[in-house]
Amino acid sequence: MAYQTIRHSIEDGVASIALNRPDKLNAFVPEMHMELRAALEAAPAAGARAVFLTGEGRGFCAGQDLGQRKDGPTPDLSETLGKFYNPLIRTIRALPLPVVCAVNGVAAGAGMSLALTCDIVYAARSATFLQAFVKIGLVPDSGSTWFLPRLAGSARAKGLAMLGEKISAEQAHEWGLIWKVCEDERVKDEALGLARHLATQPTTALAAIKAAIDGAWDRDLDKALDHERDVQGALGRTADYREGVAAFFEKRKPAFKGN
Ligand code: LHQ
Repeated sequence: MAYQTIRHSIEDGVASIALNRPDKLNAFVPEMHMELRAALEAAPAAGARAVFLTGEGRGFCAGQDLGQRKDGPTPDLSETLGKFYNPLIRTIRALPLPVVCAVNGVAAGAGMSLALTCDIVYAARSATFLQAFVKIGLVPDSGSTWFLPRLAGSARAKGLAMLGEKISAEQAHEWGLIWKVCEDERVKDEALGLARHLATQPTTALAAIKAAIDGAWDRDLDKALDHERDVQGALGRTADYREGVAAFFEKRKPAFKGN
């Protein structure tokens, strides 16, 4: 499929996707939503075992393209969220593959929410994050009201959301919003390298880890223990588990097939 607003390829088991509206800091328009979602949904069947997501140009994603909003009748924002943003966030969370994100520049509004949705987030040292919503009279959306207090705590969540100020990649890292800060010129290579590594790992287990940790917010300890028991039972019957144990005793690297 030829995409207009993203760059997309599959290589070494990794679906690489770059948001590609650099002159608008990769702000979202409906077409970019549809293309991004299509590429994500197609990834498992296309043979990908990990996803790498980044942005072209100097920004990662500036959220909703406000140019599409300034003229004409007042748009129904609920409809926009219901039709485009919420399905995107749900698609990433439901994807049975690890999604590695390289935040190469500014991540604003729903662009920051998009980054927070990913499983492992790298950021360039010069990248910034902001909850721009309040600056235009809106509430954080695309999951940010859910992610921020869980990742950073209520005080920081409210500060970020109510002030809409930029924070640095270092600050985002210190607050537990992201996994790692890299030098600007290295961030994409490092994140892609990690995605390539993950693509060689036990994919079924990675999907189970993702689902278990994402779902942990909604479980008490008893339920988490039961969940682990059930999932571990299923993973214990996989070829990758057998391979992992065999490789351990044969003192060699496991050759996981992803099943
Ligand atoms: C943009 C944008 C942009 C269009 C930069 N749109 N052109 C969901 C449901 C429905 C509706 C509402 O929203 C949502 C979710 C949301 O995401 S709401 C939040 C929307 N995003 C924002 O409010 C962020 C707006 N952008 C900014 O505050 C700044 O551009 C940031 C802080 C991201 C970057 O600042 P600078 O590095 O100084 O860059 P810049 O402002 O000069 O932007 C560069 C170009 O990109 C510029 O175009 P130009 O033609 O002048 O070079 C901007 O107009 C354009 N751009 N963000 N969201």
